[in-house]
Amino acid sequence: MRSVALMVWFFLNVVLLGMCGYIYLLWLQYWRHISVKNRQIRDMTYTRQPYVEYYDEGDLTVNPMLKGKKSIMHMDEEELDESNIIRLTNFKNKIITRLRQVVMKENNGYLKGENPYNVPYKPQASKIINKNWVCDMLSSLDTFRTLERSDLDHPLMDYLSEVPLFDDSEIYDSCAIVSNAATLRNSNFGHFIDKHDLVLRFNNAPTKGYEKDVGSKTTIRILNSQVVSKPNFKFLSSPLYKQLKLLMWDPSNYSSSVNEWIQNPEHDFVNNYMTYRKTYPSSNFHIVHPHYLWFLWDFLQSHTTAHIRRNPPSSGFLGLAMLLPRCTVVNMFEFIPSERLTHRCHYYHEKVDDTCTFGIWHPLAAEKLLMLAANTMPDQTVFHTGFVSIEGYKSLQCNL
Ligand code: NCC
Repeated sequence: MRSVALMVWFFLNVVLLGMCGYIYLLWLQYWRHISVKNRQIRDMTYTRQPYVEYYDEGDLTVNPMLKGKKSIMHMDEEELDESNIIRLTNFKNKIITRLRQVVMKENNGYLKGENPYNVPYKPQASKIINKNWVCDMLSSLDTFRTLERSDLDHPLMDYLSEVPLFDDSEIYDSCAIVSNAATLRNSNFGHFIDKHDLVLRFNNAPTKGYEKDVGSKTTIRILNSQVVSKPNFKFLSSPLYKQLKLLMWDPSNYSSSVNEWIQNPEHDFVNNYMTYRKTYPSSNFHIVHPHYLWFLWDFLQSHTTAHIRRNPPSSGFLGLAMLLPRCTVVNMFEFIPSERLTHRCHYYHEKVDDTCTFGIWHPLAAEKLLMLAANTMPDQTVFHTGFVSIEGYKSLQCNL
C-alpha cells in the first residue's frame, strides 16, 4: 500500500514538473516572439522611408530634394495592417537585394564578359553620387536625339519624318510608362493608366483583351529594331503600330559613325521603315540617334557604383529619358516588380523567364535601382500597388 502511494506521489510530481517545464517553454517562446516582432517594427519604421538609396552604401536614406513631394496622379490605395506591412518590407528588401546582386554579378564578370559593341573602359561612379540624377541628366550636354536627314548619307534620309516626334510646346502634366511585365496581370491599373495625359508602351505589347490591367490609350510606342524587322511582328500590317507616335532604336558600335552603322545595322529595319513611311507619309515615326543610346549608357554607368553590362539600355530606360523633359510627373508601371511577381516575362504571354524582370542582356538592374532612387512614392505604392513616380525636369528645382 505504501509503495503504491509512493508511486502515485512520484508520478504526480513528474507530471507537475513536466507541466511547469512546458509552461516555462511557452513563456520563453512568447517573449522571443514579442522581441522579434518589435525588432521588425523598429526596422520597418527605419526602412519604410519613401526614398531609397539605390546602391549599397548601407543606409536607406531620404533624398532631400524629393522629400515631401507628391505625385499629381493618385490612386486609392487600401490601408495595410501591421502584418501586411512586415510582409511588404521583407518583399521590398528581397527585390532590392536581388537587383543589387545582379549589378554585382555583372560587375564581377565585367572584365571576362562580352563586349559586342566595343564599349571603351569607363570608370564606375564614385561612392558619393548625386542622387538627383534627373537634374544631372538635364545639365548634361547631350539630350534626347532622333536621327535627322542631315545626319545621314543614305537613301533612308529621304524617308525620315520632318515633323519632330514632339514639338516644343508638347508638355504633359502626367505621363504613364507601361512596362511589358507579367506583374501587370490582375493589377487593375487600366482606368488609372488611361487617365494620364500621355501613355507610352513598348514593342508588340497589346492592349486589346488586357484593358482592365493596362488600359487602352497609347500615345507613343517605342520599338526595338527586331520588332520593325522580323516578320513575326507583322510590323507593316498590324494595327498596333498605326495612328500613334512611333520611335525605334537599333544599336551601333560604341564608336561607329552614323553612316557606318546604317550600312550594317544590328537588325535590318531599313526597308520596313521606308515602306511604312511611304505608305503613311504623315506618320510620326522616328529613329533614335544611335549615339544617344550610348550617351544614355554612359549616363547610367556614371551613376552606378559598379561596372554595368556593356550593352545598350532597355527600351524602358530610353522611354524614361525621353519623357522626363516633357512631363511634370512620370508614373512607371511595374518596372520595379510588385508583390504580384511571378516567374513569367510578359503580361500577354505564358513564357517563364526571370531575366526579363532582373536583366540579362540590358543593364536592367542598374536602370531599376536608378528609378528607385528618384521615386517619390511610398513603399506600399511601389511594392504592393505597383508603380514608381518620378518628377520631370519641369517640377524639379535643379540648381543649373
Ligand atoms: O520585354 P520587353 O523588352 O519588350 O519589355 C519592354 C520594357 O518593359 C520592362 N520590363 C519588361 C518585362 C519585365 N518582366 N520587366 C520589365 O521591367 C523593361 O524595361 C523593358 O525595356 C526591350 O527593351 O525592347 C525588350 O524587348 C524584348 C523583345 O525584343 C520584345 O519584347 C519583342 O519581343 C527583348 N527580349 C528579347 O529580345 C528576347 C528584351 O531583352 C528587351
